[in-house]
Amino acid sequence: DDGYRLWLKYDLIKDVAKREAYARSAQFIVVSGNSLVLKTAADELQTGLQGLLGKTIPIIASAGNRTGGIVLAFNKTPGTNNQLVNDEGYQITSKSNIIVSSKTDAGVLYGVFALLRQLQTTQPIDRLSLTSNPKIRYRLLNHWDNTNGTIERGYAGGSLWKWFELPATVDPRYRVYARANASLGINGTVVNNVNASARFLTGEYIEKVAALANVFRPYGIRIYLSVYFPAPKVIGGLKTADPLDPEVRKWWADKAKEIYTVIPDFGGFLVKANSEGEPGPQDYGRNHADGANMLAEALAPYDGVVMWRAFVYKAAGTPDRPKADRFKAAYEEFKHLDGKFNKKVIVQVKNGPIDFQPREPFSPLFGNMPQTPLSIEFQITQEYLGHATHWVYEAPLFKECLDSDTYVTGKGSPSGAATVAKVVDGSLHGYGLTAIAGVANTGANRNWTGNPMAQANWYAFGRLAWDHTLTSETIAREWVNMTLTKEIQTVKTITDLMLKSREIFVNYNTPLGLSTPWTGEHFAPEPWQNQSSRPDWTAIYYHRADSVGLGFDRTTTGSNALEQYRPEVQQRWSNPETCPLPYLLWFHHVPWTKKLSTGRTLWNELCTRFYTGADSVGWMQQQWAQVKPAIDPEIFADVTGRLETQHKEAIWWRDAWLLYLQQYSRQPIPAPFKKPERTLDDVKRSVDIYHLR
Ligand code: BDP
Repeated sequence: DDGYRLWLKYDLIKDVAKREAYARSAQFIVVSGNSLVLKTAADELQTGLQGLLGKTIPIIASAGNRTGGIVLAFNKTPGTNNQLVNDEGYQITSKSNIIVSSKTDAGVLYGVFALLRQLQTTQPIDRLSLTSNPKIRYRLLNHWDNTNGTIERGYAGGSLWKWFELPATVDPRYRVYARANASLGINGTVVNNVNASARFLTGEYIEKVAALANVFRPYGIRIYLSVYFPAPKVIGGLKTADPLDPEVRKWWADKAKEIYTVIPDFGGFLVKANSEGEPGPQDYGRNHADGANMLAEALAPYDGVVMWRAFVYKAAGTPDRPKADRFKAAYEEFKHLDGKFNKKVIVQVKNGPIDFQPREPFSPLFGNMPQTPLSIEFQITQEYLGHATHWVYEAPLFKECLDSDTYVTGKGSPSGAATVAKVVDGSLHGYGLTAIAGVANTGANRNWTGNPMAQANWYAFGRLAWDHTLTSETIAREWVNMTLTKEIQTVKTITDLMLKSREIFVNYNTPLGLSTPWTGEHFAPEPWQNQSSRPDWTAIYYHRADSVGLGFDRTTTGSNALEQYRPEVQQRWSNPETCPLPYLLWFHHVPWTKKLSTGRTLWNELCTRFYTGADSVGWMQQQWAQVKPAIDPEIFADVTGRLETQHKEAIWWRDAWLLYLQQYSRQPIPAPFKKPERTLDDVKRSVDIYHLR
C-alpha cells in the first residue's frame, strides 16, 4: 500500500455476513436530477460499493415500488422532511430504502460520504437515522504553494499544482484531491501561498486556476486566491496600491470581474498584508479595514468573501520598542477595528498569539471582536512539529484551542459557554459569516503527506471543520479503521499512540510553555540563537533564560499581555501557582528552584519532561513494532524508519535544550536520568552543520 488512496480505500469487506447484509440494503442507487455534484455523489457511491461489496450496483432514475436500495434526494423547497438541515447538512434514514437527503446537491454528496464511512467502519446501516449539519460555513484548506512548484513549509514533496502544464494539461490527481476533501466536507481551497505572487492575478494564471476550479466544482469545492496587495502597481502599472485611491479600487473591481467571468463560483481572496515584510494598506497610512473593505467592495457583485489575516507583528524588543511583545501584536492592531469591516470580510486569526507552536494558549482576539467575523487558522503542515519525520496527531492540539473558554460571557456564565469554537462557529456573537482554515500538509509525494501518519491530520482537520464537537479519539479510530486496519487490538494500539503523540512531542521539544527554540527552517534546536535582524526572530527573545530562571513574564510586572484576556482567564493564568503547567513559561519567568505542583523544582521538572518525552519515542517504537502483523508491510516499514529518526532527533532536541539551559540553572541532571553523552559544543556544532548548504 503506497498510501495514495488515503482513507478512501473501499477494499472488499472481508466479513461475508456483514457484506451480504450491506448488499441487501444497497441493491440499487436512485438519483434524479442532473447536477454535476449529484452525479459525483452517485458515482462515488457506486465506486465505493463496488469496492466494499465487490459488485456493481446499478444507478437508476426512479425506485418505483422497489425496496432495498439507496435513494439520493435533494430538495430545495423548505418544509419537507429535511427542514432541520442547513444548506449543506444531510439526513440519512433507512426504512424500506436508505434515503440520503439534503437541501443542496453538495449536502447529498456529504451524506453519501457519511454513508460510505458507515460501511468502511463496519457500522450497521439498516436502522440509520442520522442528521448532520456543518457548524461552520467556509471550511478551507490553505495551500502555501508557489508558481515555481515549491511549497512554503511543505514536507511532502513539491506542489500538487503543475502550473507549467496548466491549463492545457489537467493532472487526474486533482480529482483525487477533490474527492478526499469532499469526503470530509471541505468546501474551499486557497491554491497559492499567502506570501503571494502577483502572477496569480494575471490573465495567464487566472486561466490555469480556472482549470483547477473546473475539476473541483463537481465536488462542491470553490477556489480562492491569496493576493499580493500591491498587485495594481506590479502588474497593473498603477503608481500606487493605496486602497483609498479610486484608480486602485477600480483596478480591483475590474480584476474581480475578470476572474468571475472565467470562474463564476470563485470563492474570494485571502490576504497577508503588513506582515513579515509583505506590503499592505499601512504603507499608505491606511489600516487593515481600509484594505479589506476595498477588496470586499470589488467582490460586492459576486458571492465571494475576503479573508484578511490577523497574523501581524511589528518588530518587538528593538531599541524603539523595548517593551513590545509579539504576543500582543494582533490584538493591538485589530481589536480597535471591530465593527469597521465590510460584511463580506472575515478576519482570519491563527489559533495562538505567536505562530503555530506545539502548544500555545488561544489567541486573545477570540471573543474580543464580537462585530467582526473571526475565523480560525490552524496549521496542518508540521512546520513546528518535526516536519514529516515526527509523528504528531494534531486533533488534540486543534481541540485544545477550540475548547478553550474565553469567558467573554462574563462571571457566572456556565463554563464552556464561550469557547473559541463558539466564537468561530458564530453561535456566540451571531456572526454572519463563519470560517475555518487549515494550512495544508499535502504535496506531490505518492502518499500525499510524506509521513503516512500525517494523513490523519488532514483528515482530522476536515472532520473538525465540519463538527468541532467530535472527539480526537473518535476521529482517530475512524481514520485508522478506514486507512490502516480493522483488527481490533491494532486499532486500539495505534489510536492510543496517536492520542499520546502530541504531548510526547511537546515534552521533548517545548515543555511547560517554552516556545520558538529555532530559526530558519524551524527544525534544528537552537535555544542559544541570539543574532537576527530582529530581536523577536531570535530564540532568546522567547525563553528569556537567565541566572534567576526561565520564561516570559507576561503579567503586570512584564509585558502584561495577560490584560488582553478576560478577568477569569487572567486570574487563573497570572498567578504562577494556578497557571496550568503547560502554559507556565508562556506567562511567567520562573526561578529554577521554584517548586511546582508536581513537587519538583522547575529545573527538575524540565529535565523530567525532556527525558520522558524522548524516552516515550522509544515506547512508540515498541508499540508500533507490535502492529506489524495487522498493517500493510510498506506502511509498516515507512513508519518504523521515521520513528527511528524521530527518536534520534528527540534526544538531540532534549540535549540541546538541557545543555544550554544548564549554563543558567547550574544544576545537575537529576537521577535517574543519565546526563547527555555530548557537550553543548557538540550539539552546537551539529546544528551548524545542519545549516550548511
Ligand atoms: C510562519 C511561517 C511563514 C509563513 C507565516 C505566515 O514560518 O513561512 O509565511 O507563518 O503564516 O509560521 O504568514
